[in-house]
Amino acid sequence: MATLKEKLTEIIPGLRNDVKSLIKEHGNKQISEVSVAQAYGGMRGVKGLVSDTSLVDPEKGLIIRDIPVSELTEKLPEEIFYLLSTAELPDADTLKSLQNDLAERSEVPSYVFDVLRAMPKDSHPMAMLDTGILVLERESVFRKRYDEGMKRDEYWVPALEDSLQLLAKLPAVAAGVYRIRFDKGDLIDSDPNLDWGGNYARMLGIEDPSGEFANLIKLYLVLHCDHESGNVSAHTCHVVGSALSDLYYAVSAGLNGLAGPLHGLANQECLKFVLAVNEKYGGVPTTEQLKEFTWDTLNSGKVIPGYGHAVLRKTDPRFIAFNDFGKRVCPDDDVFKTVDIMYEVVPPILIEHGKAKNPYPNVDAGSGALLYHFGLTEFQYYTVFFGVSRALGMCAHNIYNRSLGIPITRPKSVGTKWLKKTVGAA
Ligand code: HAX
Repeated sequence: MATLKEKLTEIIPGLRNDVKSLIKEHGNKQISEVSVAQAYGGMRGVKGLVSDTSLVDPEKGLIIRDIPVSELTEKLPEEIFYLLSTAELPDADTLKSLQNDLAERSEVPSYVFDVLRAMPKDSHPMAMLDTGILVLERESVFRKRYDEGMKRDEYWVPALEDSLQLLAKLPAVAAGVYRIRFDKGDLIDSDPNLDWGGNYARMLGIEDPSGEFANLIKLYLVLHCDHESGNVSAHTCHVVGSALSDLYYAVSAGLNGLAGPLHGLANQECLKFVLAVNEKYGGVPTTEQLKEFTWDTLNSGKVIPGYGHAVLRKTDPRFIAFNDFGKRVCPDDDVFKTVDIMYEVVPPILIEHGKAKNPYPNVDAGSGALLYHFGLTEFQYYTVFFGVSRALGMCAHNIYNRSLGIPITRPKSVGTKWLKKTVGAA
């Protein structure tokens, strides 16, 4: 058995040599070109980032360290963090040691909750989560060590410590956001006998006699953990971290990006859409009614939340994992059934509509319906689950970047005049 730190100590020298010789021997070779449309169009398809933790295949979806996410749905989120960080799944002893590492660091300083309680009552839960992470910045070991003058090849060590500290505390901070923002009463203590995701579920305070709510939260935390490095939240976290702003700054910044409706907020938007359908038709709609609602939405210039993707071109396997969970646990729930009918009705309409490059559901299309089923009806909170999970990938990327000494991000900008001149436009 090796701790995560021991494992990283073993693998980082090889990784450094590998990347160093790749750059030395092949550093000048081209891997991508950029068109004018890409420069204006969010850099879609430009290969200019490295992600060894995970990749997104347009057809197969998320692949974590060469393993498709559909093969990882029975794992615990902390196992996934180990996999993201080291390219291996932990054995039972190693998992226990990681869980101990997290448990030892899990106490949240009371000032975090004081700040959350002081926020206006109508603050968005994502603003509260990101603020909670930002105030924790005073705990950063990276910043302290940097101020003391640590050497560059040691950066990954406090980056790992900050990651463990932040991940350990995040479930309690996020559960605190829920209980404070929605007046759920006192905060609930963690239980040292529970795993990371199980504790998060417990601290929310949702009744869970069957244990299926905790199972859902663990699945949720696994499925949202990472999505290579070009999505808004991961990329923002990467850019901020590249300035050697510590992990707390970087993760908080990344999660601010996750809070956008075209990114992580889509899960709240999806549930809103489904509830609006149910309200309009007095329950589960017929296929014809859902067609009408979908066309009305598109014709009013809005997107169908939970459908489409910048990279994926098939149904997201993470949607399928949630859908399978729903079929097993709540097949007769009206909200779940509506999500299921949408999967049949929406793709052909988006194809006919002719705009979206991917007419199929993404991860956000069905997750909210399942949370709703368990009585977690405050859908403004849903992106917080996504954020807690995505922090796993952000932390793994941060350790990786600091271990390789990745420099500050600074792509070159060009102006419209330069572009016109360069391409010979009038
Ligand atoms: N409904 C209606 N129109 C859609 C659409 C949808 N679900 N998805 C894409 N389109 C439209 C786009 O708005 C765009 O229209 P314009 O040309 O008029 O601007 C056109 O189709 C081409 O877009 P695209 O290239 O297929 O998609 P993008 O890469 O630009 O955007 C998005 C990808 C995910 C933002 C987009 O599909 C969308 O807005 N989906 C709905 C919101 C959503 O589900 N977001 C969550 C995505 C998953 C995620 O990141 N979660 O965090």
